[in-house]
Amino acid sequence: MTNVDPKLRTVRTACPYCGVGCGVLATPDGNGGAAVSGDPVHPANLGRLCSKGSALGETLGLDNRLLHPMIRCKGGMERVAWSDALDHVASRMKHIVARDGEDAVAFYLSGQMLTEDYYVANKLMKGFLGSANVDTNSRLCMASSVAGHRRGFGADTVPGTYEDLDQADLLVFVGSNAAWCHPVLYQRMLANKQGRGAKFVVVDPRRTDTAEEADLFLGLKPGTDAALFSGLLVHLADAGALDRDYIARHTLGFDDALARARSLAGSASATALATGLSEADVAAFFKLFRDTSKVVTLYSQGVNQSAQGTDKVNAILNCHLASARIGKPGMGPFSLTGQPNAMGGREVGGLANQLAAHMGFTPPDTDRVRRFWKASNIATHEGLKAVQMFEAIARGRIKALWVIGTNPAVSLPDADLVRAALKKLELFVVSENVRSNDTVDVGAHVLLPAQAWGEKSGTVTNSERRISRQRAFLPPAGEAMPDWWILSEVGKRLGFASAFNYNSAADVFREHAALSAFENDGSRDFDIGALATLSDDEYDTMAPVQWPAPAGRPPSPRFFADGAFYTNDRKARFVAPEVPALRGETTAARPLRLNTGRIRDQWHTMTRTGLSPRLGAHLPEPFVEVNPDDALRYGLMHDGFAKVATEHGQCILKVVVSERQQRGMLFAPIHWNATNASHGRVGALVASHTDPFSGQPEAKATPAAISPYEYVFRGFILARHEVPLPSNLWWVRATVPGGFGYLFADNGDLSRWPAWLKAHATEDVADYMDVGGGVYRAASFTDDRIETCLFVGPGHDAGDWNVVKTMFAADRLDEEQRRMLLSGRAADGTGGGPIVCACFGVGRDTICEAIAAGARTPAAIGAQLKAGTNCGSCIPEMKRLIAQVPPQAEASVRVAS
Ligand SMILES: Nc1nc2c(c(=O)[nH]1)N[C@H]1C(S)=C(S)[C@@H](COP(=O)(O)OP(=O)(O)OC[C@H]3O[C@@H](n4cnc5c(=O)[nH]c(N)nc54)[C@H](O)[C@@H]3O)O[C@H]1N2
Ligand SMILES: Nc1nc2c(c(=O)[nH]1)N[C@H]1C(S)=C(S)[C@@H](COP(=O)(O)OP(=O)(O)OC[C@H]3O[C@@H](n4cnc5c(=O)[nH]c(N)nc54)[C@H](O)[C@@H]3O)O[C@H]1N2
Ligand code: SF4
Ligand SMILES: [Mo]
Repeated sequence: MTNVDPKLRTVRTACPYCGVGCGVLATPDGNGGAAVSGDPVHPANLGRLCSKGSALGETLGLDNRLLHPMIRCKGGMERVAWSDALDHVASRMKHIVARDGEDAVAFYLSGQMLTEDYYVANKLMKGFLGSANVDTNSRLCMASSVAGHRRGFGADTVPGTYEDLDQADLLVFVGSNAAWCHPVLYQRMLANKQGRGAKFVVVDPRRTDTAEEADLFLGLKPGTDAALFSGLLVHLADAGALDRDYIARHTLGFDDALARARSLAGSASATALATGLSEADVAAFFKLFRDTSKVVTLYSQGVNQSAQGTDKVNAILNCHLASARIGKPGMGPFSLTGQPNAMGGREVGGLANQLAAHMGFTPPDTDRVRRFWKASNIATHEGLKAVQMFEAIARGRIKALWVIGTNPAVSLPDADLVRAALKKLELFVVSENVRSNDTVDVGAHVLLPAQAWGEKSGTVTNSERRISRQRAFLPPAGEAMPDWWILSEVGKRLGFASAFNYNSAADVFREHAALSAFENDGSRDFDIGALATLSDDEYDTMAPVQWPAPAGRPPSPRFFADGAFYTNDRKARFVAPEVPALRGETTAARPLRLNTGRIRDQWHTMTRTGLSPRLGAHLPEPFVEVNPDDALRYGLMHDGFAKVATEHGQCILKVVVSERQQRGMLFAPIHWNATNASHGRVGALVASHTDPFSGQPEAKATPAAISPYEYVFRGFILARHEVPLPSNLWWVRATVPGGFGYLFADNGDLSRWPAWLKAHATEDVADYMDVGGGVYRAASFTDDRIETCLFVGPGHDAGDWNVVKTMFAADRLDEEQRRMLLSGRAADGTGGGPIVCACFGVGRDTICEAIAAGARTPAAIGAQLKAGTNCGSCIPEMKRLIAQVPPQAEASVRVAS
């Protein structure tokens, strides 16, 4: 497999979003953009991409890119030469270390860095600066899985492969909304269901789109997963469904774990009581698991992001170990990783409690890594984990922080506290792709422009341990440099020239591979020694490869079918979980629990997906999902607004009333932040309670209150450029075809809008004001093209922005359209409605019309409108619409979501 097809100039690379790790073909257009499609030969996706992957081409512009190194001076940020920026960082760090010791500096990294970048950062801090204060956003993401694996297996090993998902007969999703978060893999599992009849069980307090296809949905009480899997262990034991031989030969601790499980959930009825599920559902699950040998249990943030996340992981591992459903085709526990290089970060030791190459801080490991690195000052004990690290910054213990590839002012729990902490830093360095995000805007002292996806080159490892190349297909933006280069240059300036003398990402990779094999001989799971001698050309053309890949030994694709765990005695450990309990009490003032997570078409803090008009169309506003009973109880209206408050902060969010939400729980997405919304930064609400083993915060169960919030006016603005808004608005910004769209709500005076428009419009203005009705609508034109468009009105009459967006996207409007524009109706009377299928931009109204006219299956709708025929992740939503639209209904039918 080669990286470049000279005829097409197409480059094989990998998607920069989720841990599925899909292969991508990118063909640059010569103007800074590229056409993107799925790589048909990449084993993770075989040509498929989800909505986010297919929209990658729309995220490539230079608009918000950081193009030059900058240093803060009195007058603000000032452009400086690279050498000055690097000298500055190195000399300030040296000074702080000399004065306050090495633990006064810290790096906060990201699973979105390439392995090579991550390796150099980790080596610099742990090998040469002498501190282990390197932690990463993986602490918020995978840390409980890592800790659970290490407790159970003696190493952070994911035993299975994606092929197991094709071959399993039962797939149990625990705290995973894979339909939205790992869409290509989910489609692959769906193909198994449809083709081979595999069954799905979904364990989640919310009825997500993943649950739509479930044969059994277990809407348990939050935090009770360890009780469910303890109940399962007891059931397997009592039903004689254990593999006694495997337990005896390859494990320790079974009796204690079973005794604990009995005390937590000794029967189906006790399990039902502990989890809030019905006894029948619990029994059905136990029977399915017991009677199916090929079971894969997939888990993600509903398990990891929990104050008892590590126990949840081990409760799952216990069941797989006890029944020997591990390491064989079609079976095993399977941690779904979030970020594209969550696994690569774990491999290099990006977490503060790991050293490197899956080695820890034991004296032999430390000595081995020291010798390999020829490290002058190796760290000998664990560093601070993310939440503790930011506490130490707040206390003034850590004085210098370098943030690379993550946006902690949004994504850490208690995010307002994080902001306040960042302001205290004496040296605050950020390596970024973007000029502005919440973290940069807190007041970074030094900004270092890093190459972004499409420019950078290196490797990432996906959920099934498969290493793929990300390759450059665009020239770097401005003066942007690779993160590994930036870190190496600082390393050299700190006096460690020979250790950081890399010429290329390939150089770094070879060293990383060599360390994995150094004095290994099968004693450590992570071994890619076979790749340690790749030539530059071989590295460039490297096909996706799964680890382990030891030199001179045939690799086996799975782990642990015959034991051989990575503990001292090579036996796995059963772990007895604690009694499940959420941290933080609900009270009369905060009677609910706030669950947070993801939506289908946005990625984290939206620095990239936010640039795509297609992706912004599905769910454009920050919202909170509420059960209908709670909505009634707290006086909330669907499509109205609510204030959500916790001990830590508050947000104002659009209300979505939905049966899919459990009573007593709220759900809000994590994506909005201060750069694109006025009141939607949900991270500020989340408590920072952490798991005692993994240090991972419980992002899914903060005690919260909700109350209605009223706005007199609502409206939207469409503009060719970002525009300053009047004060005291609720607003959210989205990218729309042709410019920017703002949805807003206002308690100000209607009369402020004509003046606002005038200040931001061309001469050629058409407007319409109905003071009594509280309506103002206006548009300004350049030639026949809309320049700015503003609709304000009462909630029921704010206008449909989907209709106006279509006209805004057009290069010219004819007389008829111009006349119709301020009516908010399209010339043909239809608008399309909110986007359901992001891949083809098909709206809800269009789909409902097709359904009403007789297209009663997703396939029939797809044949007519193409909706759902690419990534398929809108199919659950289409099925809900089919169920709601009566046959032969009025064509103009509107359906509540
Ligand atoms: N579209 C999209 N995809 C993404 C991302 C993105 O930002 N957008 N981010 C990527 C990253 S980094 C990650 S980590 C993954 C995350 O992928 P997921 O873990 O699938 O996503 P989340 O929405 O965070 O949470 C999953 C589910 O956990 C449930 N949950 C909450 N509490 C509990 C509980 O106590 N028990 C159980 N069983 N479930 C519970 C929530 O209701 C939620 O539906 O997604 C990756 N993929
Ligand atoms: N409440 C709550 N909070 C959560 C979660 C939750 O479910 N609930 N989920 C947590 C999880 S699982 C995760 S993974 C985090 C994600 O949270 P973050 O990591 O904070 O989110 P991103 O928006 O992905 O931030 C990545 C940043 O790095 C920049 N970037 C991208 N690529 C590169 C690169 O190659 N080099 C450099 N230097 N910069 C780059 C981007 O521009 C962006 O600003 O959020 C966590 N926070
Ligand atoms: S499933 Fe989507 S986001 Fe994840 S790697 Fe594949 S294309 Fe990218
Ligand atoms: Mo994540």
